[in-house]
Amino acid sequence: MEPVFEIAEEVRDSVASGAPVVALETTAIAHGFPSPGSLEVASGLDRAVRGRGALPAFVGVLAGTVTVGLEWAQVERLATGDDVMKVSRRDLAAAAAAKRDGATTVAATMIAAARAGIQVFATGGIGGVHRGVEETLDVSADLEELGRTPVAVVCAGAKSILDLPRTMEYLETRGVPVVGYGTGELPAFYVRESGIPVPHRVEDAAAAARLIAAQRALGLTAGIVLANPLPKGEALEEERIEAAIGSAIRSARTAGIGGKELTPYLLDRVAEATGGDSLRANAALLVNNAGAAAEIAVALAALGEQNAAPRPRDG
Ligand code: PSU
Ligand code: MN
Repeated sequence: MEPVFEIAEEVRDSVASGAPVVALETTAIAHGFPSPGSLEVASGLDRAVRGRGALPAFVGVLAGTVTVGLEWAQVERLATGDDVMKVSRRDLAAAAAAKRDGATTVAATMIAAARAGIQVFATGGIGGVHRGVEETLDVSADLEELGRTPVAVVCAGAKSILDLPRTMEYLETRGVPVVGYGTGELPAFYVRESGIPVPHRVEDAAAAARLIAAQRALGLTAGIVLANPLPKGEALEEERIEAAIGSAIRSARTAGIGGKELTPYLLDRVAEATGGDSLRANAALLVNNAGAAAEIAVALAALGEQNAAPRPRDG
């Protein structure tokens, strides 16, 4: 059998030497943007991470091999391919056994990142509790993963296609610290504020790194949500985006869309309704999160160095 899990050598070496690495997911790229725009977003993420002195590690599934640290041609293959599965925790084994190409969700990316020893991961928005959960029981596997897998996820909060108060309740139950990155409110993806307070906040990368290190040192195995509002100039007008989301949800109900198709369907309808403005905001916040994640990974690596045993002096 082919290997089902692989770590690129550069990623393996960086992790082993304590150098900063940032995991990046591929679902947002493969299913969140039409190509070739998706590739531009991917290269923006790559530059944002490298530009701040960390190594980007895209995660995806290539012909059944779950891979941490995709080569550029492999990122291209997932970004532009037309038979790329959306792979969450429950889909990993099936994608591997059937030798499929797949883009990993937040949940699946966290699993692969943790296995590779990567502690920081950047994405756009996490999945959550969907509106109408009373009828559908649709709760993203991302939330369960955050409850059990020790990776810090830098995101712009969650989209209000979700039920944000219930998403926060779920994260509280699962013991996941939700930490505002320079904010006291949960950002709602396209907008900087949701009116929902977060329980904790940090002001900068060094403080975020100390929180991640403390979670580790306490032996807590849950992930961490670092909620980073999108840049002011990129935010969309709240009423406009809420109207687009409301009509997207109604049209999903009419069309009977559910399960793993729901999130991509809603995102497409919102992009249509905003004439592509939602995609521009989405790209900007992804790159912004990748940059913040890189700074946090660099700060975390510096903490590791402080705590490492003093090196014997030369000579
Ligand atoms: N939210 C977004 N954009 C996305 C996703 C979520 O604003 O692209 C993707 C992420 O990969 C996330 C996944 O992990 O959708 C969640 O899907 P589901 O709700 O089916 O678990
Ligand atoms: Mn779902």
